[in-house]
Amino acid sequence: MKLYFAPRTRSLRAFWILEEAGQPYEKEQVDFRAGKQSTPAYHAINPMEKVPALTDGEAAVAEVAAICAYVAERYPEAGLAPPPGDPKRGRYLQWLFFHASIEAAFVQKVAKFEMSPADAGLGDFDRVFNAVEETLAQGGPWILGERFSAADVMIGGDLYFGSEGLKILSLTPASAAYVARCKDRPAFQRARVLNQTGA
Ligand SMILES: N[C@@H](CCC(=O)N[C@@H](CS)C(=O)NCC(=O)O)C(=O)O
Repeated sequence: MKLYFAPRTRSLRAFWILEEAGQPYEKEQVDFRAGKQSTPAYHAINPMEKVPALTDGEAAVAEVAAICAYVAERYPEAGLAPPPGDPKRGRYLQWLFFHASIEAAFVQKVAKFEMSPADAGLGDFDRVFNAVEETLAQGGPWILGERFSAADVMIGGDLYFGSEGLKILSLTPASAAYVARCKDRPAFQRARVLNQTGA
């Protein structure tokens, strides 16, 4: 596998899931700030021309949530995804896909965009984070309960980004403890260094 990344970006979670998987991978820095990813070669990997993106032989996948799902399924021995048929599978998929609602909630907050919560299909800021916090307040320690999964890379990464990156999210005691558990993971710590420098 090869990860296309740029330092100090949403590449963090791609590094994190790859470090959790514990398998070797290559990395290639994309200098999007200089517009360098707008090459036909990179466009073929990610038509959005954003980072991160991952290639695996002839396969290519972009969007962090999809990268997390892909890596978890590629290396089932790492135990990062409840397999089909497992009762936790439904909630696992729900929390992975919930990243879209969280991103929309961040945009809503930053842009001070008001919309009827009932009409906004992706939810509104308070309702989105109440749903996450209500689940974490059940004791966790992870979003699915006892078992850490790729969904924690997404939800933990979103709470970390919202509270420490964008600084628009106040964490409840339960979600602050959850983010602290995520940050304690050696794979997260390696990913944070990689996302800073690429080295
Ligand atoms: N929805 C994308 C978002 C990726 C994204 O916005 N990446 C930013 C860096 S954090 C980027 O590549 N920006 C450069 C650009 O948009 O040209 C994902 O989940 O991977």
